[in-house]
Amino acid sequence: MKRKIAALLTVLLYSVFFLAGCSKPETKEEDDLIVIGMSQVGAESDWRQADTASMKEVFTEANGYRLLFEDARQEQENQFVAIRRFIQQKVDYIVVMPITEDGWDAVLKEAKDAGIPVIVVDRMVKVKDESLVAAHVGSDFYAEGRKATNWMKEKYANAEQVNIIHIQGTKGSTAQIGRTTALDDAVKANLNWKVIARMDGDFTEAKTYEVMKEYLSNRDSLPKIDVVYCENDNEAYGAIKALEGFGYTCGKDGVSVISFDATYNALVYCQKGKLALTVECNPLLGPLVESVIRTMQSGKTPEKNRYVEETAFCPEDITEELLASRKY
Ligand code: GZL
Repeated sequence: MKRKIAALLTVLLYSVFFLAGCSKPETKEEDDLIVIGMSQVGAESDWRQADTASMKEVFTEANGYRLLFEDARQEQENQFVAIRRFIQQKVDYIVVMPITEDGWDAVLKEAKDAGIPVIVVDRMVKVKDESLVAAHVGSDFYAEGRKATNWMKEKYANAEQVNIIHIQGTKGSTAQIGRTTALDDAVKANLNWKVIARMDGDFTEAKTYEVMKEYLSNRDSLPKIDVVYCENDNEAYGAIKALEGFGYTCGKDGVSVISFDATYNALVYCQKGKLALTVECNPLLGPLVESVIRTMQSGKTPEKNRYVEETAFCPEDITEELLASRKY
């Protein structure tokens, strides 16, 4: 009788556990995944979407990662909330594409105190304690700006006066600061260059179209426009739409619209002659970020700053082969 009761109890206990859905303990493999907490700026531009795609292509479970991806929708406060959540989740690494440079000391100190390395990607953060950032991967935005102003210097070598409209990117972002400083330095060095208007395009087509339309509405009282210096491609699309709406011609014999990023659509605008120059800013940063993480996983110290190689394109550079070869 006792044996029967024991057998019955065993069956009962097993059923209880089975019905309670007690899953098997996590498989070893899940425990082996490197957990990445990633805070992305938003989805404001073609460049940003290519950057996000590059990260999601690299940080997959097949490659040994669990990616916790958060889109900050262009709000720094959302990045702080996401980073604090990553800390609570005890991720292995925090990867942040900071919207602007200031305000990061406190939240990055919390990550450091939790023993979680922070990798800054694309734009930079300005912090008092350099050790809060394990590594930075991105672009040299001042050098990008110099490529544009060097092109302007050549194009307008014999011009008496060069009137420039300057459309800035998200104020306080490293990309805006670097590209703006390069233009300001070139204007100081070329006394016949004049910035006739400076507007905030926030790296978007819509905002740029709005501010340019407003400015151009007084067309009859405006000075000649030689150059529109847009701090990314999407701003250039908005500027060109506004200029053409007011009867301006963009291109070799008209207004020189310049942009940064050199995403696919910008190369097509260039090929059509509407964009005079687009300076490349490489968004495919996923592989570089992964190499930093692999370096740290092996116990080594990564390079503090890694910049990607970049070039620039004019209409005569654009071939069908080039367009076919572009990954973004
Ligand atoms: C540059 C990046 C900028 C791009 C814009 O690395 O931070 O932000 O130039 C994007 O297109 O919005």
